[in-house]
Amino acid sequence: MATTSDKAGSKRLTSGADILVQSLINHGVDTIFAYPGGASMPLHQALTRFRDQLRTILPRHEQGGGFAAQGYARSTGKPGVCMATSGPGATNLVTAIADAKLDSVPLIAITGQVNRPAIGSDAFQETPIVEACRGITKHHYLVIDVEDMARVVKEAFHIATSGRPGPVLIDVPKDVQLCNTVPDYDVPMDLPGYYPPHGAPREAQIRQVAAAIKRARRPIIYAGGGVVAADASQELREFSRKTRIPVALTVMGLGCVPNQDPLCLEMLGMHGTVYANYAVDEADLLLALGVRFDDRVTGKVAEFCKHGKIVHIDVDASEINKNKEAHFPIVADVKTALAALNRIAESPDGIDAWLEQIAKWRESDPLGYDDAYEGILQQSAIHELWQLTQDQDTIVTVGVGQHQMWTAQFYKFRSPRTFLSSSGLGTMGFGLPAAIGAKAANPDKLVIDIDGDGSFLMNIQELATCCCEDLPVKVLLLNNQHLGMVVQWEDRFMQGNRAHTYLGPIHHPEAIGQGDGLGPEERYPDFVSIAKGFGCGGASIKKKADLVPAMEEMLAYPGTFVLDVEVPYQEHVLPMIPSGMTVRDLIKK
Ligand SMILES: Cc1ncc(C[n+]2csc(CCOP(=O)(O)OP(=O)(O)O)c2C)c(N)n1
Ligand SMILES: [Mg+2]
Repeated sequence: MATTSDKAGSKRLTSGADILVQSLINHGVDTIFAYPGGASMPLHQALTRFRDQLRTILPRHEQGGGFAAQGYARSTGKPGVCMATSGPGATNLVTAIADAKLDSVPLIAITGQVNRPAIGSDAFQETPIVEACRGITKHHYLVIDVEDMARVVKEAFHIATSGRPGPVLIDVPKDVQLCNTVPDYDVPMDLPGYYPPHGAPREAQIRQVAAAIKRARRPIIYAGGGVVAADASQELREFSRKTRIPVALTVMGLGCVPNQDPLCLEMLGMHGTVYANYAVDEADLLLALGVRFDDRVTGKVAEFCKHGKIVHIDVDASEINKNKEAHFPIVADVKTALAALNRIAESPDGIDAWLEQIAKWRESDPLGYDDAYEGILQQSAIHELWQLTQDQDTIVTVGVGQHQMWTAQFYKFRSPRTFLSSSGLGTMGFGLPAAIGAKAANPDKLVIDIDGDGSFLMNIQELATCCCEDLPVKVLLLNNQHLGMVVQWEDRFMQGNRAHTYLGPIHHPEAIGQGDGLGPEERYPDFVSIAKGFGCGGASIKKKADLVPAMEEMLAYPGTFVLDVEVPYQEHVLPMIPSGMTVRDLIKK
């Protein structure tokens, strides 16, 4: 961070807008995703004055900007920053803010607000955005005095990034942006009551856990996004190696242990592997690390790991005993806790029998798909893409739906922060803008959005951002012409009655569930023409033999490329534990 003396303008009368932008720079921000409007124009004017230090990327929709900031944050661990004007600009950020809250992503969302005297008068483009976002932010500010600006930004970064990360909203009336003061960037923070835990848990707690591990016969690690957020992947790998305890990962935790590590059971939960779910079900000790016992993981929570003792380590005290009572509740930074455990924990004496049992489950129920299918199956497309890109530094983003779950299953992630998924909120439209943010933060990495046709359409306008801002990403579009995940639930639980899950014209037989299962004759929309209209490359394929050459073409293409892959809509993501049920209700076929 800059020192006082080199903070430009620190001794001069400076506008609120300039103080805010200078503060961003002081906090190491190099990129902001910002869409202007009347109430944020002074902020944008200030951004132009700092353009050599701070890149402003113009998304084509504020939600795209919010998700791009998340892509930046999720791929780097640094806070992502987005900005919008008041009213509709601000409300367009709401989904991205809620999304960041549920996945604990450090996000700074800045909004313009109407002039102070107009607040509360239903002025043009006025929305009480702080009120609207009260329950979906970690913290929120309405800056009513320019004297507060530098302190507010300092606190916002501290709150967004410390303890359990999350989104912080800063709402700035236009007249505050225009007021002048002499800023003090070293102003002390004023956050009474905010003391996120840091450092190691008590020695006695760690000794208790180590003793429980030593005694356990069937221990399992259940690790999630908290491990990634705490930058504790190395500690987790060491812990698992040392104790020989297998690891089941949440969607948010994928990559923190390589999927192909012999001790990795991959994803658990609703669409997790059979072996991960069986192992958790039979575990006598569950080491829950940086997780929140989400219902997509637990199913019927009372039955989840019913016979096991539970160690729950989390930096957020409010997670402990929230959904599932912990026998060993530990509020701590998971990195320091694991480092402490690694010093003393030993492998349980009888672990071999347990590992053999898990190996049997793995052998009898591996993840798989029908290799003989004559067209292209979603799973095989993802598998082939993984084969082609596994040796490169690759970041994968996804939308929400079947393609998301298949990516979690079949793209074998090796490192944290390489699989970016809207997991807690499950927001369609996340994939493309998140890829843009990841590319802006990691220009040398290959960034691929594996998307569904429904999800891609929700932020398709961001192809313009890819093209105009020179942020080349690849889109593997698994196009089943349907809202596939909802179709799957219709098929499984609603006798296949199609209720507005077909994405083509309503006169097609598919709209009422009378298609042939493969897809309509005429496909809609024409994604290749759309891609080309935005200045991107594109191709459409349906034959198996074309898959690998088309992917190679996409990867070799110098700019953004949309590869539209025709896939069937009656393929189901399996295994599946239906919502609210247990491992005994697991569907394998
Ligand atoms: C914004 C939003 N609206 C609705 C949903 C509900 N939903 C979950 S998955 C899904 C279908 C997604 O379709 P698509 O993106 O084509 O992916 P597919 O399942 O076909 O792979 C829907 C509608 C959602 N998750 N997000
Ligand atoms: Mg689809």
